[in-house]
Amino acid sequence: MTAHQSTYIPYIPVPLDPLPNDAEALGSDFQRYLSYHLGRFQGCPPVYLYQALSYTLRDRLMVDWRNTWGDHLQPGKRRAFYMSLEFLIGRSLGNNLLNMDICEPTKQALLQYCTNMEEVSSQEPDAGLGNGGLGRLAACFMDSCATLRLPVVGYGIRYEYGMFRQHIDNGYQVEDPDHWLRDGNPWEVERAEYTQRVQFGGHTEHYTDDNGKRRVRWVSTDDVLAIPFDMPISGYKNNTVNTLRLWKATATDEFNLAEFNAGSYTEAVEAKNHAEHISMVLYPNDSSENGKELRLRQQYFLASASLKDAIRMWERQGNTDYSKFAAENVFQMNDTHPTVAVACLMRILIDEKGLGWEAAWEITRNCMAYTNHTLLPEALERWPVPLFARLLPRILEIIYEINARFLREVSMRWPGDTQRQQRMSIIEEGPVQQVRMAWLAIVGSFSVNGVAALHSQLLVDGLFRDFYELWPEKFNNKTNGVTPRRWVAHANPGMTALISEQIGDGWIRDLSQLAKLKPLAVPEHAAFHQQWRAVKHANKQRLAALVKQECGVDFNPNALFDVQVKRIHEYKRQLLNILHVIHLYRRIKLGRLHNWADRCVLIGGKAAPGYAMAKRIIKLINSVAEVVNTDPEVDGRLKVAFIPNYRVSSMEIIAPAADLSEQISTAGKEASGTGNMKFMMNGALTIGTYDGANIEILEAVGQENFFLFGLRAEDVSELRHAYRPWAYVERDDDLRGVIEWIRSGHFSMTEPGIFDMILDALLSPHDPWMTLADFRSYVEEQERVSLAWQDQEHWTHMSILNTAGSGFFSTDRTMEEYNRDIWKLKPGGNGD
Ligand code: B1N
Repeated sequence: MTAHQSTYIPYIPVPLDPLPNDAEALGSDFQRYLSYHLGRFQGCPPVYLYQALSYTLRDRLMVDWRNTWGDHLQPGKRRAFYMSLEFLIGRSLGNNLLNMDICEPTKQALLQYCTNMEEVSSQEPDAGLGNGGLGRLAACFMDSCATLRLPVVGYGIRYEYGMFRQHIDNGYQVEDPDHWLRDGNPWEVERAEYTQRVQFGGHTEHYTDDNGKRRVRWVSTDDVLAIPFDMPISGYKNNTVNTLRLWKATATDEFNLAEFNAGSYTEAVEAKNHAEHISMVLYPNDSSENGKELRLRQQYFLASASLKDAIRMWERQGNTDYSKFAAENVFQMNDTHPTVAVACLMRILIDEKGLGWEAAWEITRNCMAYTNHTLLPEALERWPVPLFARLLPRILEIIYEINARFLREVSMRWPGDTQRQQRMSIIEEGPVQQVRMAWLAIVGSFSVNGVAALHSQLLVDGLFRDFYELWPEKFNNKTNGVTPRRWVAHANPGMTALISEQIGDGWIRDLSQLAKLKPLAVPEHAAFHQQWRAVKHANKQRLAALVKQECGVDFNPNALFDVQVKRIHEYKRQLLNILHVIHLYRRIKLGRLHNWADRCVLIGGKAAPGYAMAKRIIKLINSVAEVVNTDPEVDGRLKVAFIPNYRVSSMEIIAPAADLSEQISTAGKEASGTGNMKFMMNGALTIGTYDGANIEILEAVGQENFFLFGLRAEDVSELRHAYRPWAYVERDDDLRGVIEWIRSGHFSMTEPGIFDMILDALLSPHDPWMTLADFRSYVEEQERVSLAWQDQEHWTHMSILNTAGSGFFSTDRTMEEYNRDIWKLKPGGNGD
């Protein structure tokens, strides 16, 4: 009998007392875990110190965790579920310490055991269960929901292998597997008793039940078990602990047993492997889909297990009347990745709960909401119908029915407009029919939102226009944010102390209070400005040490730290950055040092393993760095480094140390961006295009405190068919010089021609990213940056204003808006 097969044995709930949080109690628990639980007695690898400390802290979350669940599960209470294929959590130890307000006693406790916090917390592997912005956003949302006491549960996949680790070999990206669970995960709690069964394959049978009703069963399926592992999500100093529930896939026991009894032991094990593959690895594609069958299996696995779990909880509260289901449950789907949930919920309601189509559809449409994160065509998910038919035959039948009924609605609204019907059909016609997941999401939900004002506008003007005309009320904007706990209070303790000294610490819960810093930005507050610079300087020293260790490059903390860290993608235009670096290098070589500012340029990010161009861009950055950093003529004026394995925990060191944040995507292509917000909060100035949330950052801080350049989204679409990159090269000596240096092999002496593919892309009239069109305006704006940097007092003024203006970009604000407009939850009331 395993946990997931057993019935619950009622037990008398034991009153749980909160555990003491003083240094002595923490120290003795830490010691007890190290010796009695982990079996380490003297000298041991430091990872066990991290584990012992994490168990010690997790114990101290348990009472609040239980009480928060108790609060969520009150009868009649409305809950939201955030469904996402990605949660890019990073490390938990430092963040929980901050939220639990026990940093100081914990530090003291550790000192008794001859070790320091830094050494212990650096042992924690990042939980890299996401690619980039979309996954990190989900993690910031979880943090804010807990802090706002919103009853929100996160549902995701417990990937055995997270985002690959990157190392650089001869300038090239090499991927290594990220076995983050190898030493166990002390934060998670396995709850095998809530295991769910997920169906795949098989076929459907239509039959008439005893009451004469037409019914469908999905039979002869290959089932997979989904086992939940819960991660605690602590709120900031509020005794609230929400849950992130991550599913692990395993084989069903009977499946194994059948094969085993037939004498095929190895086949039985293979079946187990086949099942467990589902949660084995995160797909490392950001902003593109690769259409692999296993990915669809992951999506359905998440959707099905999560819906069944939410239904289980709701029924356990004694509910049977499904007409009330949508009033008490709402599912937010993070991009199209989990949107098969629309059809999945329909199946459960109809086939398992016996509801009629209309009733089931009414419920589904009232409890599903969808967030779109990108307009890039390569990221729009489409699944081939034959694949769907084989993997999820019953789900496909339901999608066809949804589509048939929907198209009837369309033809009633626009009689005879067959073109529109074709455009809006959930099933795309062609040599192979495809299921358009975004269309399914829109048709099946009551809310559709974009992630920044421009992005949401472009959605309704373009991609979703037909749907907007049909249901304008569904569409809304929710500008992204980031959590100020991790990204300021935890990552930048120096600035946190300085700000709190001036305006109190209320800003950590209510980031709009940062506006109180505005009056302090004027030059009269010289002492404060001095301290502001001192904090930044110390953060720059910390980053310089990391860069030295990781790249062997010396960064001078007195130089301008110019930073671009994010996934490597052509639309994000790391190429524009590196063209500028080469331009600066040429200026040194040509002795054009007028208005020079010393710069340290830091670039970091991972390329999807199958994205050849992105990988070559990494090689170019490293090659340029090599030449610039070893040229004695440069003499410290310019340094370039590519930081390997950029991840959440490296951003915690990078963001507080940046002076200049590079947000230079082709206008209209970056849905929002969130790195831009982390940098702004930490007092960096932005050089950026009029794109995504940059626009809102600019509005919040004012034109004069933002370095704006480049084409606007409408210019980009207008130029599309008349783009002549050569024309820019011909009329711009600097650009021509830069291109010629790359072409001549200046940065590829030993591997001639390796950058031709990059030059060809830049010079192609079909270059969708129009990098060369923005070169001149970028260079000019960078000159303004250099000039501004010469006046340190004024730079400090602008830096303070950036932090002061960043209040809007807290995910607390974002979550309040989701709650006000979409979820409509009542904040919980667990303790204080
Ligand atoms: O989502 C972030 C935004 O801030 C970024 O601008 C946006 O690029 C990012 C397929 C994606 N959009 N689409 C993805 C990720 C994984 C995948 O398999 C697409 N990521 C974004 C948060 O809103």
